[in-house]
Amino acid sequence: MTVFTTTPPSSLGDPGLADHYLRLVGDGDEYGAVGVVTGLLDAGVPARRIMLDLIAPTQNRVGELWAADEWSIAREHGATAISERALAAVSVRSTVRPTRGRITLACVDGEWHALPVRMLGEMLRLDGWRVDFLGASVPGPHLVTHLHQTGPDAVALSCMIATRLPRAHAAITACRSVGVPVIAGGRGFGAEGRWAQRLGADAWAAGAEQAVARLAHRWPPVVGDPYATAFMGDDEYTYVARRRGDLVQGTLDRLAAAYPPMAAYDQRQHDSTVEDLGHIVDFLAAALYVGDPQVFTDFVDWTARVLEARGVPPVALCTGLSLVKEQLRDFPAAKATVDAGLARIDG
Ligand code: B12
Repeated sequence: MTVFTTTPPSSLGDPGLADHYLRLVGDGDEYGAVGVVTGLLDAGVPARRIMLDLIAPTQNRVGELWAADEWSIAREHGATAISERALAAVSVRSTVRPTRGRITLACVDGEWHALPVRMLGEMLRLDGWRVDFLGASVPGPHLVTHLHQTGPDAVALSCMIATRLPRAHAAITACRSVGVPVIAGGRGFGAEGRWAQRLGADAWAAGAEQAVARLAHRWPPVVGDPYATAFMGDDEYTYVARRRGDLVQGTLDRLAAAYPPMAAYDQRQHDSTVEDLGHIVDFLAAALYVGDPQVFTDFVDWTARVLEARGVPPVALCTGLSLVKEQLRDFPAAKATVDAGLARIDG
């Protein structure tokens, strides 16, 4: 039982607030969570601080709890829905008349993490931008149609998962080819946004605060030749991306013999394995696309941790990677990338 059942929190520095708020979102207590954020607003805490210092870190903790298999997917979904509600409650109480330009916010095609970029949108709105928030998974052609209709000063493009980098590249090129500069963000673009730059983005920012600062100064940048970085993805990428289904099925067909515990898998474990193999191929394709094995090795580090938390030993991942590699006979870069991944696994 925390002190907040009797006294509502009035400062972000209140001891126990982070745990209390996490408990509310984890227990599905929507009214409790909204009450906390509106109580903080009433106490004079700025909206941007509530977003960045309470809602965002809570979501990060939700991600850690899911990765550690302490929270189910359902619990994560419920918590995220409440975070969206809390974010909306803060936003609705903080209106700012637009004084700057207009900006379009979108997630890359196939990217479903809408909350991080929504938070960015609210921060930009508070800074005086007129924001068009298009939400999750926006197909490139529709994004361009929107740009023609609205003529924004920038597109803020979010990619939280590196498998979407090829689509991010298509979107960046399309926006720049109609003269609209792109600021990229989200963990999918890698540490320090290294892949954003490679894909031709005009700018990158680590988070909402940095993006607000970047857009307030030195914007718009001069948009250079949009096609200078337009062609990536060689034969190896094309093969892996086009043969995704065959590579997954080919690995699955061999897996039971190579990894005997699989014979006892129930349907749920079998389905998770198919999903994991799909991730292996998708991250491999993305690594080949940007020409950087780190896309794949980062994925292997992460997936090894997630699997371990679910009782799947490293040898299972090694076996899966080796079987994918066996099918890449004539593709040296793809094989080397898988080898780099294998080298990351202990045991
Ligand atoms: C909620 C959630 C989901 C929800 C999203 C719902 C929604 N409405 O957003 C759902 C269930 C859809 C989901 C799905 C998946 N998820 Co998820 N998800 C999360 C979680 C727990 C929280 C995301 C969030 O809201 N973060 C809070 C924000 C505020 O975080 P932030 O990154 O600090 O945000 C800042 C920056 O990213 C930046 N930023 C973001 N976009 C942009 C854009 C621009 C232009 C700029 C400048 C800046 C910027 O600014 C933000 C504000 O400061 C994260 C964990 C985490 N740590 O983020 C995992 C996480 C991102 N998911 C992950 C995974 C693996 C997946 C799935 C593959 C799971 C699966 N097996 O299907 C799918 C992929 C779906 C897809 N194709 O997009 C992994 C990614 C790991 C990796 N290897 O990259 C994470 C890290 C979980 C983990 N701990 O492992 N997920």
